[in-house]
Amino acid sequence: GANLKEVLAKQVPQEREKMMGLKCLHGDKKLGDIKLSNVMGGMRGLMLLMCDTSYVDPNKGIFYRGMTLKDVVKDLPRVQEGSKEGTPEGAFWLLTTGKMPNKGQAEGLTKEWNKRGNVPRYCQRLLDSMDQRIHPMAQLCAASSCLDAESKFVKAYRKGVKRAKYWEYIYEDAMDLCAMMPPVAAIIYCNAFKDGAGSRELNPKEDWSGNFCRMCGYKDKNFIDLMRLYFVLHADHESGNVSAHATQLVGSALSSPYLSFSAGMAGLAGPLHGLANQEVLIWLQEMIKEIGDDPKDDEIITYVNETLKGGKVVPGYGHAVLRQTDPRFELQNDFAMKNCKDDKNVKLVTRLWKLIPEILKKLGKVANPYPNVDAHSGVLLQHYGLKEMQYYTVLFGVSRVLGVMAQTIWARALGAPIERPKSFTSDFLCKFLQDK
Ligand code: NMX
Ligand code: MLT
Repeated sequence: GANLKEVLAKQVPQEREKMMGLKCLHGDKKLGDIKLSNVMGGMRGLMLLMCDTSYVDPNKGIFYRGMTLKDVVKDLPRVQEGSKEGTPEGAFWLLTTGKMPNKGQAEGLTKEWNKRGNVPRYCQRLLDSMDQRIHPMAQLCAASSCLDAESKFVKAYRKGVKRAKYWEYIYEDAMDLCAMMPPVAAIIYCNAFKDGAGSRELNPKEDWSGNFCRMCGYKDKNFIDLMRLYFVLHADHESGNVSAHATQLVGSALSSPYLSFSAGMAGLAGPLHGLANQEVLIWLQEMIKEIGDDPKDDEIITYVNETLKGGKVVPGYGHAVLRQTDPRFELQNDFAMKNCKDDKNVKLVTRLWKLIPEILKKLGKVANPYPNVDAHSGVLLQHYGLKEMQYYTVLFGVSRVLGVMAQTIWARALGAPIERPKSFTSDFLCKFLQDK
């Protein structure tokens, strides 16, 4: 069958035509009004970006190319012998082409990434030189930005390649970056927590997730399945979230995919975004230290209220777009119910799901009092022995590379221009609005 690039090469002209038609026919039409509160409120609620890889419905959650995540998880081809979960490679195929891959297509991508995934020596040396004080996310940013030296797009651009062909080189970089992500992340893990032990070689017989787990020293088949699921679930969340938007913004300046991804990871490293999965675990452990691992409801409620009184957010709860429990939380919970329902931390997370929304609702200001993706992932990782929570956001990043690279390929294929919103001084706005 055709490989991914050939499939995309057929789609690109059609999509370009569609975009041209949209612009010609409707370019002058309004999509809405902008209020000052939108501008001062993090641009929430404005229809400002176009993204075809995925869409977040406030109540139903994320759709990958029109499919609910539940269906994606159900329908993705199972590639490795005995695996119960579909591969993230399959999810990448879906996000880029819009079609669910067959087994051969998903397997083909695994093979291709195994060929492309060798991490250059200079990048390994950079990671090996990292001081223990450097957070794993800062290491991930450093590694992905140094890999810019590999960029085929940068070389082609220097030679004056035509704009219509940009995407072909961006595609090559995106594929190489996706392929290198598991070994890069495994090196960060082993350096930080295993004194640098562990293999750095990809095994062509294993898939993306299997190689990653083995390189980090994990062999349990259920854990590899958990990571397959995890990498599928965290891959994409439309293009306005901080990591995706940062990647797109930087990519719009025609910086290489390596540099744009590094910018995205810098955003993912914030506690209101991806670092929340680390924060949830720290918060849970502090709670357990204070009130034990089988607390009464009242004790939990008091503990949550103390967090709020301290001026802190409850990590893992709330969302900028979602207004219901995140389906990514529910799918992780389904996995937990099948594989480790008696785990004490898992039980606690399920109880918090019932208690915390009622507390947050009482504040009267929280737009979404329900759990998001980060409220669950940590306890599952703890269950399988991956206890180093400073590392959890790197796992989110390994997954997010898939969505943001699918978006980047299409942004360049469709010639998305450099992003440059206009800003105004507050004095100008005061005067402008007074005169209205
Ligand atoms: N705990 C306490 N207060 C909250 C929470 C929460 N979990 N969520 C929102 N609020 C507060 C928020 O701080 C704001 O207060 P104030 O007006 O005093 O500044 C108020 O409620 C209104 O905020 P929202 O409009 O509900 O939320 P917003 O869209 O601004 O922010 C988050 C969304 C996700 C940043 C916010 O809900 C939050 O900080 N949650 C905790 C951190 C977290 O779990 N982040 C992970 C998100 C998913 N991800 O992986 O990226
Ligand atoms: C994400 O997955 O990016 C988060 O849920 C944050 C968001 O969508 O804003």
